[in-house]
Amino acid sequence: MSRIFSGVQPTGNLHLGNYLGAIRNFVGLQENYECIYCAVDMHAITVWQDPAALRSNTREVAAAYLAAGVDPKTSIIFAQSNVPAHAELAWIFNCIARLGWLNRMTQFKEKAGKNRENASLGLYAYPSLMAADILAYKATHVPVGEDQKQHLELTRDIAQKFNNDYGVDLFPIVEPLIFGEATRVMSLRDGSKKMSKSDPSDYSRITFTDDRDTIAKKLRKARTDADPLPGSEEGLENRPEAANLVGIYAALAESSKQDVLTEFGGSQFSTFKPILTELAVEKFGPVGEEMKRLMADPGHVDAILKEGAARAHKLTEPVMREVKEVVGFIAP
Ligand code: AQP
Repeated sequence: MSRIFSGVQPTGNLHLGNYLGAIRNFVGLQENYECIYCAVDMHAITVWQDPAALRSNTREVAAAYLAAGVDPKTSIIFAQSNVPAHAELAWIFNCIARLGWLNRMTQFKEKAGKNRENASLGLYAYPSLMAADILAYKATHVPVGEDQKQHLELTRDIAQKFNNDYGVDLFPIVEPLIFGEATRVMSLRDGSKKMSKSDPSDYSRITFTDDRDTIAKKLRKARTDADPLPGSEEGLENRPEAANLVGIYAALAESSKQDVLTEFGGSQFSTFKPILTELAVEKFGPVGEEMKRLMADPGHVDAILKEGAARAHKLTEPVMREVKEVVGFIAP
């Protein structure tokens, strides 16, 4: 059976982009794949995290997986730092990945900003840890939003170089799984930026914890142009904010952008936004409510994370034995 690995950073403000681009897709994959879903807390600390908030946010990611419909009996849900293979394999991959490859990573450039000298070494090496996350399980497929495509390319390069350097066929060449009409949900304040947890404006995103009134207010204030919705997709060109809201509607309704435009072409945003709000409240609201309910019992979430970590650790053991043997480390 093919194996899925994916993760979300517990950095707070989990949002609709994380849901539509990643977490919602985790659920359907359980039918045909062995699935491993992680709260990647070691990735989170590549930028400063308050320790108490990190613990709570890690539980929140697990609760979001459960609320969306991930079944902890079949799939594995765990926290990255609880399985040592991630850090161990990341070090080996740091010695495989080339500086030139990492220098090309756009996420590092965006997150480090102008003050690159002051960014952590961990932020720079982030894609190498991500490759380790996936390959410690020899996962074959990775469901992600479009923003992670470049990092997955690097995972493929690392796997290939490791296999070539050591003359083995140890790591699979992973495939990204990018689904639906909302592979890149954009900020509600600026259609050229992706919706993100770290955007300083809370009005840029709809979060799992937003109630009906907050969702309504954020969508009402969402930036748009003055024209009505077009009747076909070509009409969305150079209208990023309009394209974003139509994409969100299509993803929530599990239809296509064209179907949405066939229904709402010619409508003003003052008509479309309240209808989009109702759909968001109907489809996304209950997931957030369930996440909050689960968060009220952290002991239950911790028990699921503990059991998941034990199962995940077991899966990594034979892989790490094989890797260490190939690299030339003496068995303990
Ligand atoms: N805007 C988005 N649209 C679609 N998918 C998205 N993802 C993130 N933002 C969008 C997908 O969510 C998964 C988890 O992301 P992450 O937490 O590991 O890191 P990220 O991509 O850096 O997410 P954020 O929310 O934008 O965080 P910050 O602000 O910290 O950078 C991934 O599969 C991602 O593709």
